[in-house]
Amino acid sequence: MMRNMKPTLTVICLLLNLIFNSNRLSAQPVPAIDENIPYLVTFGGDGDTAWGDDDFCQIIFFSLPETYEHPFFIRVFDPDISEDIDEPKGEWDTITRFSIYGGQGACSEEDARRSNLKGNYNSGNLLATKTFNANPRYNNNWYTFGPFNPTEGELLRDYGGYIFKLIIEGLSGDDGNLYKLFLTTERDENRPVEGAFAFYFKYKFRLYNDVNEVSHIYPYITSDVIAIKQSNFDWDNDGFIRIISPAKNGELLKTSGDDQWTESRHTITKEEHNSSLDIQLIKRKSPMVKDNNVVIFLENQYGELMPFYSIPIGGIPKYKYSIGIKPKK
Ligand SMILES: [Ca+2]
Ligand SMILES: [Ca+2]
Ligand SMILES: [Ca+2]
Repeated sequence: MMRNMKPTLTVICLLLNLIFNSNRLSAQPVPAIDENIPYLVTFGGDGDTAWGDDDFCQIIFFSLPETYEHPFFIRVFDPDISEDIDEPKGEWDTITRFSIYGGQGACSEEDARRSNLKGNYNSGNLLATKTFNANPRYNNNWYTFGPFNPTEGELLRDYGGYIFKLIIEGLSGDDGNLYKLFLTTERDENRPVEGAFAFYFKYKFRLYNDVNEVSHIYPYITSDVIAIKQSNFDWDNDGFIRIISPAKNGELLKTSGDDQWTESRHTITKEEHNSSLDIQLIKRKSPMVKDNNVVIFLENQYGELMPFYSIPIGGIPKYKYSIGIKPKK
């Protein structure tokens, strides 16, 4: 059992957020609208890690509320690897496999949450799988997985309901596959499932080629967290990464250079409990770092990975000046 599960509190916060957050429909695309991230990225298995993917695999979880009883679909935008959106290295020779899992262990298996590719990360029941290469049919276009029955997922109330796992693996080739995801009620249309959201423990994505865009990720801080350790890969000495929270007004994270991991530890105060952090990824103004792919994950003081949520639970946090001002003696 995962000791970082905080069932009641997390579920209550999720429900409150879903009730009060008018922006809840932004929970359905991945990357999410509030994240302002253009694409997810997975390189082929023969890729060069210096291009920004440390292990050529990405794992995304989707949560559907128990009250939702209809079929749903998972759509992938630009699953193929060619032309308009993707990142070429020599010829287009990359093969990517998308696989969807449900059932017992799909998410509760620690190897899946840790992206431990030597372990049992592909736990659960395989519900659907498809491999893609360079294919004009799926270039700049959607492919739809499903329909799935919500009860085919793994029921984990701590994560909001029925959980499905999508594993994206770069089987071979060396090009970068850029893509987006959408959980939908319709086969041919992106129509959100009320109350559903996505979460991920290790996130790999492309930053904008626009120095004025700021991307965000939103981990949720439960009340037992006293410190976090962040690790990021291949930031390429782009601008800076900072935390905004009720108690932090832009605390800087240590950032990585080319093809390397860097980590830093940050203490968490009680004002930050039961709310999200806004981790902001801010690009260098000049010269622009082009086509920057990065990887990031967070651990708590027990070394457990912490999820990022496609909805900032409790809303996007703001710094509270009253907390930052030290009392005069
Ligand atoms: Ca290639
Ligand atoms: Ca693609
Ligand atoms: Ca990079």
